[in-house]
Amino acid sequence: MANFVTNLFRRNEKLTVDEFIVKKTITSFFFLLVFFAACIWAWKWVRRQPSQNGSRADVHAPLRTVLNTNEIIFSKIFSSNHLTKTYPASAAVKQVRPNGSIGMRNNLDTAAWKMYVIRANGDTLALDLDDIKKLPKTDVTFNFKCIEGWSQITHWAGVRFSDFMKFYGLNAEASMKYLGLTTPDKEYYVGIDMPSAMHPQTILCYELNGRPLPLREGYPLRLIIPVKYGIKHLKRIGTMYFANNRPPDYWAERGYDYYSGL
Ligand SMILES: Nc1nc2c(c(=O)[nH]1)N[C@H]1C(S)=C(S)[C@@H](COP(=O)(O)O)O[C@H]1N2
Ligand SMILES: [Mo]
Repeated sequence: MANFVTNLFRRNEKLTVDEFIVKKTITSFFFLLVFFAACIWAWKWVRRQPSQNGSRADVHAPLRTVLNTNEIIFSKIFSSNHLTKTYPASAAVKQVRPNGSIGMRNNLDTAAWKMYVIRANGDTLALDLDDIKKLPKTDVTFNFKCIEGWSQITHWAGVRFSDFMKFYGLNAEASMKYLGLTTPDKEYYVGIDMPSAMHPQTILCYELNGRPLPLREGYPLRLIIPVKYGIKHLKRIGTMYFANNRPPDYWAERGYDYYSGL
């Protein structure tokens, strides 16, 4: 056998068709093995790299670099003219599946609730639900997607985030790069690039299926941002702030994509 193989690769005179096929097959398998070995080596190399922020929960730095590069590409082609596909309100599911309750496990004093908006100059606006509801109301029915792999068509209503920014004169804030949101207890927090926040379908939402948001869906006010995966739709907004550097983001710190765009 070994002799036969060495012969195949040493002999210079013409090989028979069968011999030629055997020789080709052996060569192909050899390169396949080299390829597999290279893949395993690359995988082990990636696994050895620390994460960018040193956190054990975060992904390895080379993977984060790929995610960030994707973000640069996708934010370049992102346009506020491009709208997420919408559906008639009648297409929305009646039984909405709530998911994720981080930052919502403490009791909420609904009467005392306020949304604190920290302005660029450090001043803070304290707004109640009526301050939000007096702005023009808009609604959106879209396919809500969670990174866990499920989705559901849901119908939400509230105030367009860009209308809110204009109404409260938050122009300097809107020209900053990021919006940061946290729950009142600061347990859940997200950072959102400003173009996505200012997208016409992004709303500060206080209604689900024409009724006040249920507690588990983020009463009294949550973010609905159809251009992003579910992780960014923070429920029970407590504080809003603005920054030119990425605000901390709960799931990004645990290895998920910061941008999480759709
Ligand atoms: N405060 C808070 N908001 C949250 C979460 C959470 O755990 N806490 N989970 C997020 C995730 S992963 C998803 S998929 C959506 C689910 O929204 P729903 O409960 O209205 O279906 O909420 C998002 N907002
Ligand atoms: Mo999710």
